[in-house]
Amino acid sequence: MMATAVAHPNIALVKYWGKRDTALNLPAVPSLSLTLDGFSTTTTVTWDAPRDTVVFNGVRADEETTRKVAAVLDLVAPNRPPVGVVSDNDFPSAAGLASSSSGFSALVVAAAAAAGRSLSIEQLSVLARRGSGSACRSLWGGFVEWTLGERADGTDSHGVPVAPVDHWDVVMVVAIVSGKKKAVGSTSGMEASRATSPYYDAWVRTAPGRVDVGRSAVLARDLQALGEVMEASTFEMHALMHTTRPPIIYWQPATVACLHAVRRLRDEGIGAYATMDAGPNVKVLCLRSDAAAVARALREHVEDVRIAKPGGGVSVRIEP
Ligand code: 2P0
Repeated sequence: MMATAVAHPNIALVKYWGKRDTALNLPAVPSLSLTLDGFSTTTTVTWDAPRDTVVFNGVRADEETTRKVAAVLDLVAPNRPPVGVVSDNDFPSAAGLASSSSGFSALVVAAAAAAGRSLSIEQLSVLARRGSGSACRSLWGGFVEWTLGERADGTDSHGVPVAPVDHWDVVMVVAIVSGKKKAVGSTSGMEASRATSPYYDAWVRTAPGRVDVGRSAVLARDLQALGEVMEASTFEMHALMHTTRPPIIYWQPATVACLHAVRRLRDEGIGAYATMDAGPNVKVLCLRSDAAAVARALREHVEDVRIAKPGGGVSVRIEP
């Protein structure tokens, strides 16, 4: 059978950086995210193909990606037949735009449907997490929390919806500083931070409190409270990256220019707050009514600026 799933990336408002179990991909910290409309991954899975193949944006995937995809497919159905995967992103991959979050959530949903397996959304979220941690949050639209979980097998560490896609008229204005592949991947970067940053323990200790503040701010639709905790989480995570040995520096000159532009917007009375992930791009959280002014300010520093509204969860259809 064949099935196609469409998923959106999510951007963390309170960040995940660090694992307590690398084999099961269990996080050391809880996190909170917003799923974004306007960017998407479309993945078609053919169950029972002549052999395992993964085609990513029209090109045969490299060995590492193929191995990761096969490992997740093995979890969907341990005695599976060969499977064909065709996946396309309509935005730059591997540039800190959370392409792995939409990628692995689309993959598990399409694969389960093509295999004829009916799994709960939480089970699908756990499988997506095994592919890439942040993917477990993209099963749902709107605001989503990824809980730490307590079980050793990780079956209770998955996404939990906090507020639906139409909860709040906020947007993320995304300034694309660079669409190039990042020099240090998230998986190895966060492992290096755990092993070498003197700030890692403090990061892990304080993260649950930031998620509590973020969740309350989302539910109360309090932009200032959410923006402040999002910026705190962002800059603490980048401090962790910068104090890793060797330092992990994702920032480019235009990144810093955008960060200053956001501060100036706030000085002018516009509620705009910046976040960044494992890449040089800057994403700015603001009300939809301020999106055009924010985009204008960012366009002074980068050419490509996009406005993304909250997006929905994964959708899937069985192909005839
Ligand atoms: C996040 N990031 O919370 C954080 C913020 C990047 C910075 O989740 O190793 O691709 O596959 O679990 O999920 C990116 O890391 O890492 C990420 P793995 P993932 O969105």
